[in-house]
Amino acid sequence: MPIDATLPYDDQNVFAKILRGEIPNRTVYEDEWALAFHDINPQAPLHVLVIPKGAYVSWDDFSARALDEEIAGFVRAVGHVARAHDLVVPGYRLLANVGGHGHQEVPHLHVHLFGGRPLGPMLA
Ligand code: IU
Repeated sequence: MPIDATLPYDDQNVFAKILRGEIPNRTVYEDEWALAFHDINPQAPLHVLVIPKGAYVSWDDFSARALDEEIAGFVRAVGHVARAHDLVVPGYRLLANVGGHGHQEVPHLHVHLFGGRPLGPMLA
């Protein structure tokens, strides 16, 4: 079920548990600001989720409350994952679902990174 992205951060959400090490994940990258791991239900040959380490529900929550250094660190982590998987030349797709209409299911900001095949036109 999609979430209400205006609700306060729920520290029992699955990505919070992953960040605390309470649930295993297949990490592809981690630094001070971000964690990147394989999606459990991949929609492309490479489907990685990149999440900030801070407690943010959505992209707009993050952009409103995060420090500039957190935002920079998160964006750099996304770029690092793309480069580390040699996706820059073939290309890739980034997607962030927000709230009900965006069909966001996990209430911790995440960017989906898809790659490894031609992804076709964006479907709204
Ligand atoms: P969404 O943007 O919130 O709709 O996507 C949530 C994603 O989190 C979705 O692709 C799930 O397969 C993925 N996911 C996961 O990787 N590990 C989990 O334990 C759970 C969801 I729950």
